[in-house]
Amino acid sequence: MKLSQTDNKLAQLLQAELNRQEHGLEMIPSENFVSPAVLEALGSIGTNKYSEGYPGRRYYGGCQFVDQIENLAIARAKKIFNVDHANVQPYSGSPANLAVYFALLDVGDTVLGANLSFGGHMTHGLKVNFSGTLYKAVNYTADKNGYLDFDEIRNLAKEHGPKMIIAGYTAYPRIIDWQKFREIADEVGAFFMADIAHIAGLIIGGQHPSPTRIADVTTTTTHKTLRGPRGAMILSNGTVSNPAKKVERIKENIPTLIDRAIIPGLQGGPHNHTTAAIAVALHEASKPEFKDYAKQIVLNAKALAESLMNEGIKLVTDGTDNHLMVADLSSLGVSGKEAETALDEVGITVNKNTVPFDKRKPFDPSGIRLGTPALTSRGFKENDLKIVGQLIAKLLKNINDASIKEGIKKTVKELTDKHPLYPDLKYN
Ligand code: DSN
Repeated sequence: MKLSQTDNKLAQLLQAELNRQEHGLEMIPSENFVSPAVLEALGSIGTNKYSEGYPGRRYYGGCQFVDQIENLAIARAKKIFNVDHANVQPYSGSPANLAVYFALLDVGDTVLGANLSFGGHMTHGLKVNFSGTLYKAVNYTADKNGYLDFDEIRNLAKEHGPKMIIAGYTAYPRIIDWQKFREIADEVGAFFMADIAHIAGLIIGGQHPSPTRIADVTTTTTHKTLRGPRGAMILSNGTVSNPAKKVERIKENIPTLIDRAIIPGLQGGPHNHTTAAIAVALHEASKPEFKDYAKQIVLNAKALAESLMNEGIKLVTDGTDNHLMVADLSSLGVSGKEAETALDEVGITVNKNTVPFDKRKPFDPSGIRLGTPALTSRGFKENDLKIVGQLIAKLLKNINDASIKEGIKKTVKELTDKHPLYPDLKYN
Protein backbone atom coordinates (compact mmCIF):
# COMPACT_ATOMS: atom_id res chain seq x y z
CA MET A 1 0.00 0.00 0.00
CA LYS A 2 1.26 3.47 -0.84
CA LEU A 3 2.46 5.85 1.85
CA SER A 4 -0.33 8.33 1.10
CA GLN A 5 -2.86 5.58 1.89
CA THR A 6 -1.25 4.25 5.07
CA ASP A 7 -0.02 7.52 6.56
CA ASN A 8 -1.43 10.50 4.76
CA LYS A 9 -0.24 12.95 7.42
CA LEU A 10 3.37 11.96 6.81
CA ALA A 11 2.87 11.88 3.03
CA GLN A 12 1.62 15.46 3.18
CA LEU A 13 4.69 16.55 5.13
CA LEU A 14 7.00 14.91 2.58
CA GLN A 15 5.06 16.55 -0.23
CA ALA A 16 5.42 19.94 1.48
CA GLU A 17 9.17 19.40 1.80
CA LEU A 18 9.35 18.31 -1.85
CA ASN A 19 7.50 21.50 -2.86
CA ARG A 20 9.94 23.57 -0.80
CA GLN A 21 12.92 21.93 -2.50
CA GLU A 22 11.27 22.16 -5.94
CA HIS A 23 10.22 25.81 -5.74
CA GLY A 24 13.10 27.34 -3.78
CA LEU A 25 16.74 28.13 -4.47
CA GLU A 26 18.76 25.71 -2.33
CA MET A 27 22.07 27.42 -1.64
CA ILE A 28 23.37 25.73 1.52
CA PRO A 29 26.74 24.48 0.20
CA SER A 30 26.61 21.17 2.07
CA GLU A 31 23.29 20.18 0.50
CA ASN A 32 22.53 18.60 -2.84
CA PHE A 33 19.85 16.76 -4.81
CA VAL A 34 20.41 13.05 -5.38
CA SER A 35 19.40 11.31 -8.60
CA PRO A 36 16.22 9.19 -8.76
CA ALA A 37 18.52 6.11 -8.93
CA VAL A 38 20.23 7.03 -5.63
CA LEU A 39 16.81 7.69 -4.10
CA GLU A 40 15.58 4.27 -5.26
CA ALA A 41 18.56 2.42 -3.74
CA LEU A 42 18.21 4.42 -0.52
CA GLY A 43 14.56 3.48 -0.21
CA SER A 44 15.33 -0.18 -0.85
CA ILE A 45 15.01 -3.42 1.11
CA GLY A 46 18.68 -3.08 2.17
CA THR A 47 17.22 -1.47 5.29
CA ASN A 48 15.73 -4.83 6.38
CA LYS A 49 19.04 -6.65 6.83
CA TYR A 50 21.44 -6.91 9.77
CA SER A 51 25.07 -7.52 8.79
CA GLU A 52 27.41 -6.54 11.63
CA GLY A 53 30.98 -7.14 10.56
CA TYR A 54 32.53 -6.88 7.11
CA PRO A 55 31.95 -8.75 3.83
CA GLY A 56 32.96 -12.39 4.27
CA ARG A 57 33.07 -12.11 8.08
CA ARG A 58 29.67 -11.20 9.47
CA TYR A 59 27.89 -11.99 12.72
CA TYR A 60 24.66 -12.82 10.84
CA GLY A 61 23.54 -15.30 8.22
CA GLY A 62 21.94 -14.37 4.92
CA CYS A 63 24.57 -11.78 4.04
CA GLN A 64 25.52 -13.13 0.61
CA PHE A 65 23.93 -10.20 -1.25
CA VAL A 66 24.66 -7.39 1.16
CA ASP A 67 28.29 -8.61 1.08
CA GLN A 68 28.29 -8.03 -2.66
CA ILE A 69 26.62 -4.64 -2.28
CA GLU A 70 29.22 -3.51 0.27
CA ASN A 71 32.09 -4.93 -1.80
CA LEU A 72 30.81 -3.02 -4.84
CA ALA A 73 30.69 0.25 -2.86
CA ILE A 74 34.20 -0.42 -1.49
CA ALA A 75 35.67 -1.27 -4.90
CA ARG A 76 34.14 1.85 -6.46
CA ALA A 77 35.35 4.07 -3.60
CA LYS A 78 38.89 2.67 -3.81
CA LYS A 79 39.04 3.22 -7.55
CA ILE A 80 37.54 6.68 -7.66
CA PHE A 81 39.59 8.04 -4.73
CA ASN A 82 42.76 6.07 -5.57
CA VAL A 83 43.18 4.44 -2.15
CA ASP A 84 44.05 0.96 -0.86
CA HIS A 85 41.21 0.79 1.63
CA ALA A 86 37.71 2.21 2.03
CA ASN A 87 35.37 1.72 4.96
CA VAL A 88 31.87 2.64 3.76
CA GLN A 89 30.02 1.94 7.01
CA PRO A 90 30.19 5.19 9.06
CA TYR A 91 26.67 6.43 9.69
CA SER A 92 27.62 10.00 8.82
CA GLY A 93 30.50 12.48 8.86
CA SER A 94 30.74 13.06 12.62
CA PRO A 95 30.82 9.33 13.47
CA ALA A 96 33.43 8.85 10.72
CA ASN A 97 35.63 11.48 12.34
CA LEU A 98 35.01 10.01 15.79
CA ALA A 99 36.18 6.64 14.44
CA VAL A 100 39.46 8.17 13.30
CA TYR A 101 40.09 9.61 16.79
CA PHE A 102 39.17 6.27 18.36
CA ALA A 103 41.47 4.42 15.96
CA LEU A 104 44.55 6.61 16.18
CA LEU A 105 44.54 8.41 19.54
CA ASP A 106 44.22 7.89 23.27
CA VAL A 107 41.79 10.01 25.27
CA GLY A 108 43.68 13.11 26.42
CA ASP A 109 45.93 13.27 23.34
CA THR A 110 46.36 16.62 21.60
CA VAL A 111 44.76 17.37 18.22
CA LEU A 112 45.19 20.44 16.04
CA GLY A 113 42.24 21.46 13.84
CA ALA A 114 40.60 24.60 12.52
CA ASN A 115 38.45 26.72 14.78
CA LEU A 116 34.76 26.31 13.90
CA SER A 117 34.34 30.07 13.50
CA PHE A 118 37.05 30.04 10.86
CA GLY A 119 35.43 27.30 8.78
CA GLY A 120 36.35 24.14 10.71
CA HIS A 121 33.89 21.51 11.94
CA MET A 122 32.61 20.62 15.41
CA THR A 123 34.53 17.34 15.29
CA HIS A 124 37.82 19.12 14.60
CA GLY A 125 38.18 20.19 18.23
CA LEU A 126 35.20 22.32 19.30
CA LYS A 127 35.22 22.64 23.10
CA VAL A 128 31.68 21.28 23.56
CA ASN A 129 32.11 18.40 21.07
CA PHE A 130 33.61 14.98 21.97
CA SER A 131 36.73 16.14 20.11
CA GLY A 132 37.23 19.07 22.47
CA THR A 133 36.22 17.33 25.69
CA LEU A 134 37.86 13.91 25.41
CA TYR A 135 40.94 15.28 23.66
CA LYS A 136 43.13 18.31 24.19
CA ALA A 137 42.09 20.39 21.20
CA VAL A 138 44.14 23.26 19.84
CA ASN A 139 42.57 25.40 17.09
CA TYR A 140 44.16 27.34 14.28
CA THR A 141 42.42 30.32 12.70
CA ALA A 142 43.25 32.23 9.49
CA ASP A 143 45.15 35.28 8.34
CA LYS A 144 43.40 38.67 8.28
CA ASN A 145 42.10 38.01 4.76
CA GLY A 146 40.59 34.65 5.68
CA TYR A 147 43.27 32.42 4.10
CA LEU A 148 44.90 29.49 5.92
CA ASP A 149 47.93 30.78 7.79
CA PHE A 150 50.59 28.06 7.60
CA ASP A 151 52.98 30.00 9.85
CA GLU A 152 50.37 29.94 12.61
CA ILE A 153 49.60 26.26 11.98
CA ARG A 154 53.29 25.31 12.10
CA ASN A 155 53.89 27.40 15.26
CA LEU A 156 50.91 25.81 17.04
CA ALA A 157 52.04 22.34 15.96
CA LYS A 158 55.55 22.96 17.32
CA GLU A 159 54.25 24.47 20.54
CA HIS A 160 51.65 21.79 21.35
CA GLY A 161 53.02 18.64 19.64
CA PRO A 162 49.64 17.26 18.48
CA LYS A 163 49.25 13.54 17.77
CA MET A 164 46.94 14.42 14.86
CA ILE A 165 46.54 17.45 12.59
CA ILE A 166 43.24 17.94 10.77
CA ALA A 167 42.66 19.82 7.52
CA GLY A 168 39.33 20.17 5.76
CA TYR A 169 36.61 22.77 6.16
CA THR A 170 32.94 23.64 6.06
CA ALA A 171 33.34 27.26 5.07
CA TYR A 172 36.72 27.73 3.37
CA PRO A 173 36.36 29.05 -0.19
CA ARG A 174 39.88 28.33 -1.43
CA ILE A 175 42.08 25.41 -2.56
CA ILE A 176 43.72 23.52 0.33
CA ASP A 177 47.47 22.86 0.07
CA TRP A 178 47.54 19.30 1.44
CA GLN A 179 51.30 18.98 1.02
CA LYS A 180 51.96 21.87 3.42
CA PHE A 181 49.92 20.09 6.09
CA ARG A 182 51.85 16.87 5.39
CA GLU A 183 55.14 18.70 5.93
CA ILE A 184 54.00 20.20 9.23
CA ALA A 185 52.61 16.85 10.43
CA ASP A 186 55.93 15.17 9.58
CA GLU A 187 57.90 17.92 11.35
CA VAL A 188 56.09 17.18 14.63
CA GLY A 189 55.45 13.44 14.14
CA ALA A 190 51.66 13.74 13.93
CA PHE A 191 49.10 11.77 11.98
CA PHE A 192 47.51 13.88 9.22
CA MET A 193 43.76 13.56 8.71
CA ALA A 194 42.00 15.22 5.77
CA ASP A 195 38.25 15.77 5.99
CA ILE A 196 37.03 16.25 2.41
CA ALA A 197 33.30 16.12 3.18
CA HIS A 198 32.57 19.37 1.37
CA ILE A 199 34.83 18.92 -1.63
CA ALA A 200 34.77 15.15 -2.35
CA GLY A 201 32.81 15.70 -5.57
CA LEU A 202 35.15 18.48 -6.67
CA ILE A 203 38.13 16.16 -6.08
CA ILE A 204 36.59 13.34 -8.13
CA GLY A 205 35.67 15.87 -10.80
CA GLY A 206 39.24 17.19 -11.01
CA GLN A 207 38.43 20.63 -9.61
CA HIS A 208 40.42 20.31 -6.38
CA PRO A 209 43.65 18.37 -5.61
CA SER A 210 43.18 15.11 -3.75
CA PRO A 211 44.74 14.43 -0.31
CA THR A 212 44.12 10.68 -0.36
CA ARG A 213 47.77 9.75 -1.03
CA ILE A 214 49.14 12.62 1.06
CA ALA A 215 47.12 12.37 4.28
CA ASP A 216 47.30 9.29 6.51
CA VAL A 217 43.54 9.06 6.59
CA THR A 218 40.78 10.86 4.69
CA THR A 219 37.16 11.11 5.80
CA THR A 220 34.24 12.25 3.73
CA THR A 221 30.50 12.41 3.84
CA THR A 222 28.74 11.10 0.76
CA HIS A 223 25.85 13.56 0.51
CA LYS A 224 27.46 16.89 -0.31
CA THR A 225 29.25 17.58 -3.62
CA LEU A 226 29.51 13.79 -4.11
CA ARG A 227 25.70 13.80 -4.52
CA GLY A 228 24.98 10.53 -2.74
CA PRO A 229 22.86 9.55 0.28
CA ARG A 230 23.55 10.84 3.79
CA GLY A 231 26.49 8.67 4.86
CA ALA A 232 30.27 8.68 5.07
CA MET A 233 33.47 6.84 4.19
CA ILE A 234 36.95 6.56 5.65
CA LEU A 235 39.75 6.19 3.10
CA SER A 236 43.30 5.10 3.83
CA ASN A 237 46.32 3.24 2.50
CA GLY A 238 47.90 -0.03 3.67
CA THR A 239 46.42 -3.47 4.11
CA VAL A 240 43.94 -4.97 6.58
CA SER A 241 45.52 -7.47 8.98
CA ASN A 242 44.14 -10.76 10.21
CA PRO A 243 41.39 -9.93 12.76
CA ALA A 244 43.07 -12.11 15.40
CA LYS A 245 46.31 -10.12 15.23
CA LYS A 246 47.05 -7.22 17.59
CA VAL A 247 48.24 -4.19 15.62
CA GLU A 248 50.35 -1.20 16.55
CA ARG A 249 49.20 2.38 15.96
CA ILE A 250 51.39 3.05 12.95
CA LYS A 251 50.57 4.37 9.48
CA GLU A 252 50.72 0.99 7.73
CA ASN A 253 48.04 -0.36 10.08
CA ILE A 254 45.53 2.46 9.63
CA PRO A 255 43.06 0.39 7.51
CA THR A 256 42.94 -2.28 10.25
CA LEU A 257 42.66 0.31 13.01
CA ILE A 258 39.83 2.09 11.18
CA ASP A 259 37.86 -1.10 10.52
CA ARG A 260 38.15 -2.10 14.18
CA ALA A 261 37.20 1.40 15.34
CA ILE A 262 33.95 1.29 13.34
CA ILE A 263 33.00 -2.19 14.52
CA PRO A 264 33.31 -3.38 17.28
CA GLY A 265 34.57 0.06 18.45
CA LEU A 266 31.65 2.35 17.72
CA GLN A 267 28.91 0.97 15.52
CA GLY A 268 26.65 -2.01 15.12
CA GLY A 269 24.93 -3.00 11.90
CA PRO A 270 25.78 -1.08 8.75
CA HIS A 271 22.90 0.67 6.96
CA ASN A 272 22.78 -1.53 3.87
CA HIS A 273 20.28 0.67 2.02
CA THR A 274 22.69 3.57 2.45
CA THR A 275 25.63 1.44 1.33
CA ALA A 276 23.67 0.51 -1.81
CA ALA A 277 22.93 4.17 -2.50
CA ILE A 278 26.59 5.09 -1.93
CA ALA A 279 27.53 2.46 -4.54
CA VAL A 280 25.10 4.07 -7.01
CA ALA A 281 26.41 7.58 -6.30
CA LEU A 282 30.01 6.42 -6.81
CA HIS A 283 29.00 4.82 -10.11
CA GLU A 284 27.42 8.11 -11.21
CA ALA A 285 30.49 10.04 -10.05
CA SER A 286 32.78 7.83 -12.15
CA LYS A 287 31.10 8.92 -15.38
CA PRO A 288 32.55 11.68 -17.60
CA GLU A 289 29.40 13.80 -17.04
CA PHE A 290 30.33 14.10 -13.38
CA LYS A 291 33.51 15.95 -14.33
CA ASP A 292 31.35 18.44 -16.25
CA TYR A 293 29.11 18.72 -13.20
CA ALA A 294 32.03 19.46 -10.85
CA LYS A 295 33.41 22.03 -13.28
CA GLN A 296 30.03 23.72 -13.55
CA ILE A 297 29.71 23.92 -9.75
CA VAL A 298 32.91 25.98 -9.65
CA LEU A 299 32.01 28.11 -12.69
CA ASN A 300 28.64 28.82 -11.07
CA ALA A 301 30.25 29.70 -7.73
CA LYS A 302 32.62 32.11 -9.47
CA ALA A 303 29.70 33.68 -11.37
CA LEU A 304 27.74 34.10 -8.12
CA ALA A 305 30.76 35.53 -6.31
CA GLU A 306 31.39 38.04 -9.08
CA SER A 307 27.75 39.05 -9.17
CA LEU A 308 27.65 39.61 -5.39
CA MET A 309 30.93 41.54 -5.39
CA ASN A 310 29.74 43.70 -8.33
CA GLU A 311 26.81 44.63 -6.09
CA GLY A 312 29.24 45.67 -3.34
CA ILE A 313 28.86 42.59 -1.13
CA LYS A 314 32.11 41.72 0.66
CA LEU A 315 33.20 38.07 0.39
CA VAL A 316 35.73 36.41 2.70
CA THR A 317 39.00 36.10 0.69
CA ASP A 318 37.29 38.23 -1.99
CA GLY A 319 36.02 35.28 -4.01
CA THR A 320 36.08 31.53 -4.31
CA ASP A 321 37.96 28.64 -5.92
CA ASN A 322 35.43 25.98 -5.01
CA HIS A 323 31.69 25.49 -4.47
CA LEU A 324 31.07 28.01 -1.69
CA MET A 325 31.59 31.52 -0.42
CA VAL A 326 31.03 33.41 2.81
CA ALA A 327 29.54 36.90 2.55
CA ASP A 328 30.44 39.36 5.31
CA LEU A 329 27.37 41.56 5.80
CA SER A 330 28.82 43.82 8.53
CA SER A 331 28.98 46.89 6.30
CA LEU A 332 25.31 46.49 5.26
CA GLY A 333 24.13 46.65 8.87
CA VAL A 334 22.36 43.29 8.44
CA SER A 335 23.21 40.28 10.63
CA GLY A 336 23.60 36.76 9.28
CA LYS A 337 20.46 35.67 11.09
CA GLU A 338 18.37 38.52 9.66
CA ALA A 339 19.72 37.76 6.20
CA GLU A 340 18.96 34.03 6.52
CA THR A 341 15.37 34.77 7.62
CA ALA A 342 14.73 37.38 4.93
CA LEU A 343 16.15 35.15 2.19
CA ASP A 344 14.03 32.24 3.44
CA GLU A 345 10.94 34.41 3.02
CA VAL A 346 11.62 34.78 -0.71
CA GLY A 347 12.53 31.11 -1.21
CA ILE A 348 16.32 31.41 -1.13
CA THR A 349 17.85 29.02 1.44
CA VAL A 350 21.27 29.88 2.88
CA ASN A 351 22.74 29.57 6.35
CA LYS A 352 24.06 32.21 8.71
CA ASN A 353 27.79 31.84 9.24
CA THR A 354 30.59 33.41 11.21
CA VAL A 355 33.24 35.36 9.32
CA PRO A 356 36.93 35.30 10.35
CA PHE A 357 37.44 37.31 13.57
CA ASP A 358 33.66 37.77 13.85
CA LYS A 359 32.61 40.26 16.52
CA ARG A 360 29.16 38.68 16.74
CA LYS A 361 28.10 35.33 18.24
CA PRO A 362 27.71 32.06 16.21
CA PHE A 363 23.90 32.10 16.70
CA ASP A 364 23.71 35.56 15.14
CA PRO A 365 26.96 36.02 13.25
CA SER A 366 28.01 38.62 10.67
CA GLY A 367 27.82 36.49 7.57
CA ILE A 368 26.00 34.00 5.41
CA ARG A 369 27.40 30.95 3.60
CA LEU A 370 26.31 30.30 0.03
CA GLY A 371 27.05 27.47 -2.37
CA THR A 372 26.21 26.16 -5.81
CA PRO A 373 26.22 22.28 -5.74
CA ALA A 374 22.44 21.90 -5.44
CA LEU A 375 21.51 24.54 -8.02
CA THR A 376 24.09 23.08 -10.41
CA SER A 377 22.47 19.64 -10.02
CA ARG A 378 19.20 21.07 -11.31
CA GLY A 379 20.87 22.63 -14.33
CA PHE A 380 21.61 26.23 -13.32
CA LYS A 381 24.37 27.89 -15.34
CA GLU A 382 26.51 31.03 -14.89
CA ASN A 383 23.87 33.45 -16.16
CA ASP A 384 21.30 32.07 -13.71
CA LEU A 385 23.77 32.53 -10.84
CA LYS A 386 24.48 36.08 -11.96
CA ILE A 387 20.75 36.78 -11.59
CA VAL A 388 20.63 34.97 -8.22
CA GLY A 389 23.52 37.16 -6.96
CA GLN A 390 21.64 40.29 -8.00
CA LEU A 391 18.48 39.08 -6.24
CA ILE A 392 20.36 38.34 -3.02
CA ALA A 393 22.12 41.72 -3.04
CA LYS A 394 18.87 43.55 -3.76
CA LEU A 395 17.14 41.85 -0.86
CA LEU A 396 19.99 42.44 1.58
CA LYS A 397 20.02 46.13 0.72
CA ASN A 398 16.22 46.41 1.07
CA ILE A 399 15.57 43.89 3.80
CA ASN A 400 12.24 45.40 4.95
CA ASP A 401 10.78 46.31 1.56
CA ALA A 402 7.70 44.13 0.92
CA SER A 403 7.29 45.04 -2.76
CA ILE A 404 10.92 44.22 -3.51
CA LYS A 405 10.40 40.87 -1.78
CA GLU A 406 7.37 40.16 -3.99
CA GLY A 407 9.42 40.95 -7.13
CA ILE A 408 12.22 38.63 -6.01
CA LYS A 409 9.75 35.80 -5.31
CA LYS A 410 8.50 36.12 -8.88
CA THR A 411 12.01 35.79 -10.32
CA VAL A 412 12.76 32.83 -8.01
CA LYS A 413 9.65 31.13 -9.41
CA GLU A 414 10.76 31.81 -13.00
CA LEU A 415 14.19 30.32 -12.28
CA THR A 416 12.87 27.18 -10.56
CA ASP A 417 10.19 26.64 -13.23
CA LYS A 418 12.97 26.80 -15.83
CA HIS A 419 14.94 24.05 -14.02
CA PRO A 420 12.51 21.41 -12.66
CA LEU A 421 13.91 19.15 -9.99
CA TYR A 422 11.95 15.88 -9.56
CA PRO A 423 9.13 16.12 -12.13
CA ASP A 424 8.02 12.50 -11.57
CA LEU A 425 8.03 12.48 -7.78
CA LYS A 426 4.81 12.79 -5.79
CA TYR A 427 4.01 11.78 -2.20
CA ASN A 428 0.31 12.53 -1.95
N1 DSN B 1 26.75 20.44 8.61
C1 DSN B 1 27.74 20.44 7.56
C2 DSN B 1 27.80 21.72 6.84
O1 DSN B 1 26.76 22.32 6.67
O2 DSN B 1 28.84 22.14 6.40
C3 DSN B 1 29.07 20.04 8.06
O3 DSN B 1 28.99 18.76 8.55
